[in-house]
Amino acid sequence: MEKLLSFGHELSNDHKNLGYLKDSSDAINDFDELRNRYINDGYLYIKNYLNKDLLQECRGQITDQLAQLDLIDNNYPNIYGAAKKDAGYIFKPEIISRCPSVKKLLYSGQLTEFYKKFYNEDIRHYDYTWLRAIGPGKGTNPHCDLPYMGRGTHKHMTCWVPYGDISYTLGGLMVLENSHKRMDLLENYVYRDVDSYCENNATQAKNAKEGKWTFTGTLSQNPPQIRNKFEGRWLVGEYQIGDFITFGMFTVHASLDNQTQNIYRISSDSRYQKASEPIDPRWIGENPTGHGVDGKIGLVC
Ligand SMILES: O=C(O)CCC(=O)C(=O)O
Ligand SMILES: [Fe+2]
Repeated sequence: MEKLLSFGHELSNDHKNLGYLKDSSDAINDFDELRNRYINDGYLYIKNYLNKDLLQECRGQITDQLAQLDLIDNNYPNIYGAAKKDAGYIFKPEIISRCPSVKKLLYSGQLTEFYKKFYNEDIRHYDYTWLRAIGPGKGTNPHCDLPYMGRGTHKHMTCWVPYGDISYTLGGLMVLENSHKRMDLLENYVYRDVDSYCENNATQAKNAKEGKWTFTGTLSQNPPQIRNKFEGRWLVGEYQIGDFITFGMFTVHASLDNQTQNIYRISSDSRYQKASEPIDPRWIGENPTGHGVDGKIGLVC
């Protein structure tokens, strides 16, 4: 295996430090088993589940939109996903409104069926979809999702979908083994809301009014160091088109760096929950507030 990098740090490939994500596609028709695995592992990695033709259509629409924004190297066909020089980490949720196939893939059919069966009742999804095209360089640093979306239920799940094959070199999502069981290490981090600020702190209040964050939600900038603290292994995988991985709000995750010369790693993350449970208002509606000014909450602290 080539050298794995995450947030600029090399991951040791010692078997105590690094492992593989467990494929649960063998249990796709046994939701009791999937629920047990989810409780134990904090994630479910389902290979070869989603419709590949639809995914290719999605990739076409996403890369066309990236090209419209002048983010694609036009020496290559758009679908190739060639990044322009120094493209960096591109986060473009707004293009989803012009990618009907992505909405179809994420919010109807196979995926919604999956969550309906998993939760065993009616489900709801966030109206906001996170879309990332990560150029060569650093991926995402270790974090849990709850600090970004904890104002409703805490039992919702993230679904991470790659739009193309993702090798170790291109850099996919990784999970910190058993991190969801380490409330001793998470409790002072995970319940902090990235959009809250101290009203009586002038700098924080000013930042909030400008839509800036006081707390970024990052758990660590150093994946090997946080692994040493939590003691589980970083679990990695090479993704093929058709795979997805889903995990809960307390599971620490990050991604591998993109070590290619010029190819984007393209993926989305979307969220699902029981329809009967409260939903975080920042992420619903026609034009969700998200982390913008209207989502900020001032606290006396
Ligand atoms: O795609 C990534 O690098 C990060 C994804 C992520 O943090 C998530 O799906 O919650
Ligand atoms: Fe995340």
